[in-house]
Amino acid sequence: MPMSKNKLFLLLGMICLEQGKSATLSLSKASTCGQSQVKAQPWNYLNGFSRIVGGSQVVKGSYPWQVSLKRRQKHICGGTIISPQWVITAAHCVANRNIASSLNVTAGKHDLSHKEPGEQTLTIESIIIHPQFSTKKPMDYDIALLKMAGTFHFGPSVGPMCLPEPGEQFKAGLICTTAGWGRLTENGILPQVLQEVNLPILTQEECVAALLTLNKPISGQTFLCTGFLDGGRDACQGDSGGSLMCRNKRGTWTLAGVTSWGSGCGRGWRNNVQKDDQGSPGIFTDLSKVLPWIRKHIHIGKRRKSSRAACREKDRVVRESEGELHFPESPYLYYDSKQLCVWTLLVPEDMHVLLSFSHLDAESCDHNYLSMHSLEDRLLGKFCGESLVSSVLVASNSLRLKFISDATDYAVGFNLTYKALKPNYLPDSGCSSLAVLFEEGLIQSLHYPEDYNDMANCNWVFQAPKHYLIKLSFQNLEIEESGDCTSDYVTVHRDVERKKEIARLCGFAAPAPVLSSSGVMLISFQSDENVTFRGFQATVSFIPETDLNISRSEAESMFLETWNVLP
Ligand code: 4AZ
Repeated sequence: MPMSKNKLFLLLGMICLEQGKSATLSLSKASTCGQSQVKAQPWNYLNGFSRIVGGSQVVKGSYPWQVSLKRRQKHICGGTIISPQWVITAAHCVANRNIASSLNVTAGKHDLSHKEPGEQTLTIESIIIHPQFSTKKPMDYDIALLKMAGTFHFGPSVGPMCLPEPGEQFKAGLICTTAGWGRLTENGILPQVLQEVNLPILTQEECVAALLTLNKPISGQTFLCTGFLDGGRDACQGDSGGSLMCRNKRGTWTLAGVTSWGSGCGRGWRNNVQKDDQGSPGIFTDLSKVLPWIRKHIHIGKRRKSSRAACREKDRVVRESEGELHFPESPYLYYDSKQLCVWTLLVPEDMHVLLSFSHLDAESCDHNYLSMHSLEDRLLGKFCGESLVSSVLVASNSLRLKFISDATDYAVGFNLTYKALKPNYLPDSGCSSLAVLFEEGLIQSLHYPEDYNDMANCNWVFQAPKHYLIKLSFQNLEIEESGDCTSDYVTVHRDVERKKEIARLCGFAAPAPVLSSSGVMLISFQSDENVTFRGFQATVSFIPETDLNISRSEAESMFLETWNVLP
């Protein structure tokens, strides 16, 4: 069968990210959050004093949610109050300090040099670090929740910040503010008085491009970048854990990000390639990417059962070229148990579909999930857990989405946007957190034949027509060698849930072809933060079962046992 007539489905993305279960409680939006007694200052280029980096001293009381996280009375990081008992900070501030007892949190502070009227200090009852934070890759999922041993009393100088609503995005170009007691210049002095600086949010493309110009390029799932190509304004050491604050239309301050990282402070990144002292944007953990995880842990008033949402979309056919789908309809509701919602997306013929998740929270892959199907009802991917799948590119003009919840769990649901796109993807498009559906079967690691980057995460899913097997043939494979292929590697699974691995490959010899007899093949390429090589290039083809002269069950046992042999 000619390849172009087949539907060769190639999905990339994190599929079925199952997280720990816990009952989800409402985070009702406190009407008093994000309120400051101090009128916001107009954005002023002419501030005489250059602080935070390139900012200025805060008017006392401007940011009542700002706290100082102290170890043995010494300021180490910032943090943000979100409820009387909970503070958000960066995971790297608390990751190596399992003795919560040596830390405390002071709210209502302006000048660290002396005790101030109205300040409140609490010790910490427990620290919850995001489960996907890793000290090996500390700039991703850099967020932690601190449960206070006691409660802050809210008043003019201490109060909570608002969390974004599910689906609320802070657009590139928006000017937001960060504050902290961090260094005033790189390697410079630590101020006593709280500083602030206004920073524009960059586009994801600007952010990714800037981070790829670093000698050790970095990538991640949760970045929100700010700053100026030529530097000058930035957060710096000691500001970590603090907030990137944006004001919504009503003037309420909302937590858009948590101060995390940057290469130096205020350096800019315009000429990085020629420089030793390379700069980067200011990197914040994007709150919208971790909101379901926060919601899961914070109890601000239990929700009533009556406010759970039932599904009204039993089979809605959507014919627009772009739009938004969400369930439940209101961001304040949780979905109810035993729900099945179905949407059929039909974009113009010859167009493909890009889905972008702004949030997804379905408790477990077994019971609550969003699944994606062809119109013939073949499963293309299953999305679950609380992690963000960022985006899925599907090389078809039709698609069915199902949201399923079982009898036991309920959670906040999902929100996604979709857009019809012309199909002109690169074979390595599986390397930018997209899920792709291809009609041609060439795939390769990012930048091939140049070296791949550190911390790469590329995923493709192929689905063959009925009675066809899938064959993966490597033209080339040059991947860091490690005994059991745990540093950099290609894995091949015969299911989208990654339960059945059929090959794990690394080293410097093109391996024998890999065959999947299930009609599904999920190929993943992962690299760690160490050395990189050229990577791989491979073709994927469909083979009629009959051509092989072996039955499906024979092929299955053969490739489960010997995993990658084909004549
Ligand atoms: C830090 O170490 C830190 N330039 C925070 C932000 C930035 C750099 C370092 C951004 O806390």
